[in-house]
Amino acid sequence: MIDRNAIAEHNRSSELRLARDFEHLAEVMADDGVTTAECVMTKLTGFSLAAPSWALGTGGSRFGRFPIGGEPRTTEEKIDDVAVLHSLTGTVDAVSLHVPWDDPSDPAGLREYAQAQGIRFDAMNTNTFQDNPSTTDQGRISYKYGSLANSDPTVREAAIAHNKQVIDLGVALGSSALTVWLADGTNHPGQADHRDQFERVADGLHQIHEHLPEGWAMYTEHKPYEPAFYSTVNQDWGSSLLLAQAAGDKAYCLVDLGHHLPNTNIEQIVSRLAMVGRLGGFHFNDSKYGDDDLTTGSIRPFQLFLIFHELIRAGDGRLPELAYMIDQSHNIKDPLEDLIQSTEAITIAYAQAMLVDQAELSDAQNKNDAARAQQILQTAYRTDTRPLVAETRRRCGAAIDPLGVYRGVGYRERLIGQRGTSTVATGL
Ligand SMILES: [Mn+2]
Repeated sequence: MIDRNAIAEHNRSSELRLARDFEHLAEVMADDGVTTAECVMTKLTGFSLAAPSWALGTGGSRFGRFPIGGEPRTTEEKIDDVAVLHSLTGTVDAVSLHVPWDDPSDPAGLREYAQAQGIRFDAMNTNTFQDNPSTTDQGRISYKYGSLANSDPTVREAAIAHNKQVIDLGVALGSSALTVWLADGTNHPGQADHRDQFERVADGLHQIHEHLPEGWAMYTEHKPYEPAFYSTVNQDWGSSLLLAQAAGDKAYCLVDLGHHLPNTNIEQIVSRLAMVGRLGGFHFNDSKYGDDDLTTGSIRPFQLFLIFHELIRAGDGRLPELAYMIDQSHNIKDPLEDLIQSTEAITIAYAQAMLVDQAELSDAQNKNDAARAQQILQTAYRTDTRPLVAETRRRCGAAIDPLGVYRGVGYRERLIGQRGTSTVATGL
């Protein structure tokens, strides 16, 4: 753990500079009259991000993995790491579990453990893309040819049963959502009938949906390719929407920023899904080529800003209450450092989007004034909102410079001392 005194101690060295930068920005904002620094900070304080339990360890590719050491060995240790992120950023207060990589034998105990650290359980994730003893009826079936889309009803039933079990576990943990990411698809033309596969998945999702308790949501997550390389059943937002509609009222579409083909206009997808009331949430990451799972905002920060801008427009000036989560692969960086940097990028983009003069923009749009519309967006995007984000953190007892504190207290070295150098955090 990183205690509050250590954070306060580090904050002292940067407080003066922050006060100067913050004061200047607050004055500029007051002059502009779009919103106030206090208003932006109130909304930033209310913003909550989740970290997935699988992102607390080193990622990797099919070519290899280079563990950093000190990776969490248990779900409790994953919660410890999220609590550290939360104490540094004031934003990451939830963890998203993945079953069976996380398979708590004592859910009530785990719930208490998380609660004691101020961490809640975000959406539960199922796994029907690997063969694990607990999800394959002790190896009697295999997901090699798909799960809900499989032509074999026994496999489909096992996949549905696994999803229902994960919902029950989520209820015990105090979660209220299930994310279903399906690897189902085909690797070869003609391998399976596209329509048959889709209809089986729609039916399976509907059966799982029937098991959702009151107040729960189900998220469908699309992805154009990988692990299936010729076709994916839920390949794009249109298919995801059709599947959510087939599943039922509690089903919404999840947008993973990396799950789009290059140059896709993701912000427009966000607008469409919000328009029809089926936008469920986000898996934040960034990409250059495909599902790269790079640090959020590291490649396309403007896209991230535009996404938040669309969200604020969809929420009529307020960010809709959706499931906001980071989903990245930390291949060469310390996972916690990468999550700190992503959290920073996400909150900066959110703050920038709050600076857009929505009334002026609508007016420019109605008058077909493209130059003024661009000027309005660029003015917000080019504002350095880092002082707003840092001051928000300082006021809630988090770090002005989260990465600096993390390194300053030697947290990773401490973890390696406690957990060793060869621990593995995920089932991949
Ligand atoms: Mn994802």
